[in-house]
Order: sequence, then C-alpha cells, then structure tokens
Amino acid sequence: MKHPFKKVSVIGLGYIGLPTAAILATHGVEVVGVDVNKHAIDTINQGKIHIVEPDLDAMVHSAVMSGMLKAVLKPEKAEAFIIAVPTPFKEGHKPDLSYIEAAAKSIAPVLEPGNLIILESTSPVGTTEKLADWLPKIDLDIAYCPERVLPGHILREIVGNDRVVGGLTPKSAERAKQLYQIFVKGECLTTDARTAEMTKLTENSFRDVNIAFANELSMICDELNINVWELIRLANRHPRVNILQPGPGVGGHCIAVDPWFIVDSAPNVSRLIKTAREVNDSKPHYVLAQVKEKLKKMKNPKVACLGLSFKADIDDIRESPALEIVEHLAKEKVDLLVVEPHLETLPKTLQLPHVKMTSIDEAMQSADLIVLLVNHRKFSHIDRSLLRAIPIIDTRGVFA
Ligand code: SAJ
Repeated sequence: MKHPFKKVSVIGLGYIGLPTAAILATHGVEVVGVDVNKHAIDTINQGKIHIVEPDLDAMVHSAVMSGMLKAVLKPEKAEAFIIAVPTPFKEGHKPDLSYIEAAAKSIAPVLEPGNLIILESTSPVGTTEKLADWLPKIDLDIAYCPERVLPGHILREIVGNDRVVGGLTPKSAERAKQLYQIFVKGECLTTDARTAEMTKLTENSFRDVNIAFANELSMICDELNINVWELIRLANRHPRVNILQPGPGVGGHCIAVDPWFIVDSAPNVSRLIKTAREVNDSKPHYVLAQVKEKLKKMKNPKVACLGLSFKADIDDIRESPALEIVEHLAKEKVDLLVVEPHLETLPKTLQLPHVKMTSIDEAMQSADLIVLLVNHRKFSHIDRSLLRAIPIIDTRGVFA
C-alpha cells in the first residue's frame, strides 16, 4: 500500500501502544517503540511481550525478527509520533496528565517541522491543545485519535473498528487519517480534537451509566424479592429496551475512570454520569454486606469465591471489584477458597494462611457459602446438583 510514512515512533508500549507499534511494523512501516520501562524494552527486543493479550506475542515476534520494530528508552527522529501513555486520575478524581506531559517533553528534542503527533491516550477535553503547548513552536500537525479496543480482542478490533480522528487543524486530521488507514479496515471519521476527546469519554460513560442502571435494578430487586436476571431478560424483549447485566461493580482501567474526566470538566451539569459512577463504585460494598449478613449465622464458615478478574474469561485483575471483595473478606480473617481458572497463583495480597487457591470441585466439596464474582465460562458448567445444598450469592446471574 502507498502511504507517506516510512518511520513512525510509538511512545508508551503498553496495552495500546505495543499492538499499534506491532501492527504498523507488519504493514511495512519502520517502527521505533519508546518506553521508560527497561524490562519492557528488553522483552520486546527479544521478540516477546510483557503484557497479556491473545496472539500479540506472535505479531511482536514477527515484527521484531523482520527488523521493522525495535524498542528503545530514548526517542529518536521519525515522521510521525503516536503517544499512548496512561492517564490515571489523582486525588479528588482529577485527571493526571503528567505522563502525557513527560512524553511530550521527551520527544521535543527530536521533533522536526512537518512531523505528525497523535495522542491516543484517553484524555479530558482540551488535552490535545495542552499537548501542543508542551511541544516546540515549530510547524507540527497535531491530532487526537482515541483507542477503542476491547482487551482480549485487541488485534481484531484495532483493525476492524471505526476510528475517530480529531485534528487541531483539518490538515492534521487528514494526515492522521492517512496514517491509520495503513492498517485500519473500519472507517476513519475526521473531526476536531475536542470532539474526538469527548467521543472517547462519552463511549465509556455511556457504558458506565447503563451498567449502573443494571446494578441499581439488582439492588431494587433484592428489596422487592424479584429475580433481576429474569426481570432483565423479560424487559429486553421490548423492541427498544436493551438493559446490560448487573455485577459486583465495574472494573478495568477505563470505564471506572473516564467518566470522572467529564465530571471534572463540567461538574454542575454531569449529575447523571457522576451518580452512575457512585452507584457502580458502591456495588462491591453492597455485595460485601450481603456476604457478611449470611456469615453471621454460620460457625467457622468456609467461603468459596469464584473469580478474581475484572471481567469474564480474562486473567486481568487490575481494578477488579471481585478482587476488592475477596481482599476485604481476607482482611476479616474469613476462611477463603479462591477459584480463578485464569491464574496459576494467588495475587500477593491474598497469599495468607487462611486463603487457599483451589479447583472448582474442591471448593464445591467443602464450601459453606459460594460467592460467584466473575461469569467465567468455566463456572457455567458447574454441576447444579452440587449447588443445591450450598447457599449462593451469585453477583453475575450465572446460576440464575
Ligand atoms: N460489566 C458489567 N455488566 C455489563 C458489562 C460490563 O458489570 O453488562 C463490567 C465488567 O464486568 C467489567 C467492566 O464492566 O468489570 C468493564 O468491562 P467492559 O467489557 O464493559 O469494558 P472494558 O473496560 O474491558 O473496555 C472498555 C470498552 N468500551 C466500551 O465498550 C464502550 C472498550 O471498547 C474500550 O476501548 C476500553 O473500555 C478502553 O480502553 O477505554
């Protein structure tokens, strides 16, 4: 394919930057990946990966072996730079842009007139303008193009999903679009940078508000003694209703964070988005209270906790509500049997004498209470006849 980019640099080689770097490299672009983590650099240069994502290892391996991808600690000259660094929040749910600022300052010395700079990190509205202020005052094209890939399906979605490309000028949007068209098969839709920033925040807030609705329904149904799973199944038979699924809370590093960037920017008018965050953040405490209520009536109970990851069929435990609940129970010295088929060992915080990692069968044999926290496919195959005798708190409706 003909395109004007021979050499592209990707700053930040995490869950978004590394797949982006690898896919560009396998499309004939020379890619220099930059990261501050020496371990990540060394791993990638050996053709291996330091994160977990299906099939990414093979793609990185082939990109590195072909000589089209290398990882370095210090930025070097390129025609385009893609910044994919974290944007967490700090105290008071205020966005922390320090990683973007550091990335901008690190590339500043190697930038040349005519370079294209793209920010991919999820960011509050106005960040791309701030980025321009942190860069040298030379002729640069600057654009914002948020990632939208689903962890676990990144390599499929990075190619197939439509992309929103927001330029500080129409020319920068057009140039960024040309770059993404090297590997994106979805449509690349151009707009201005502020709208593109808000689009990303809106997508994740939409999902958060909808999950909060489902979580609120689950708590209402508990009070009214109604099965929430049946309720949602029935309501969803209406042609214009599509309610999501309740759970023990919202985990991961995007949906529980991004809505706060909207709330921080326009606090007086983001009431619904803020309340949704509070509802979802309160759900792990609600589940804990349910567990403690059941334990009150038991003597030296053993509690089987099914699942630790932040969602089904993955091994990612970052910001996991399931982990938060199990850690709380562990702190209260409850005897725990933890089943997590996607992990080989317990996370450090759970390596305690009264917490044991077990198989599903072992947990079923000796548990006095089952708390289902993640809807892993493997759990739906548990023999229902074994369950009948044991009390269950099923936060995901697997046994409903
Ligand atoms: N969850 C529920 N009920 C549901 C759906 C999800 O409780 O019905 C929970 C999950 O269990 C999990 C959390 O929500 O704890 C988030 O999971 P998710 O699958 O909704 O999303 P993520 O965080 O894996 O990825 C999201 C995606 N955004 C949208 O679907 C709008 C992805 O496309 C984004 O690229 C990603 O955030 C990101 O990086 O921003």
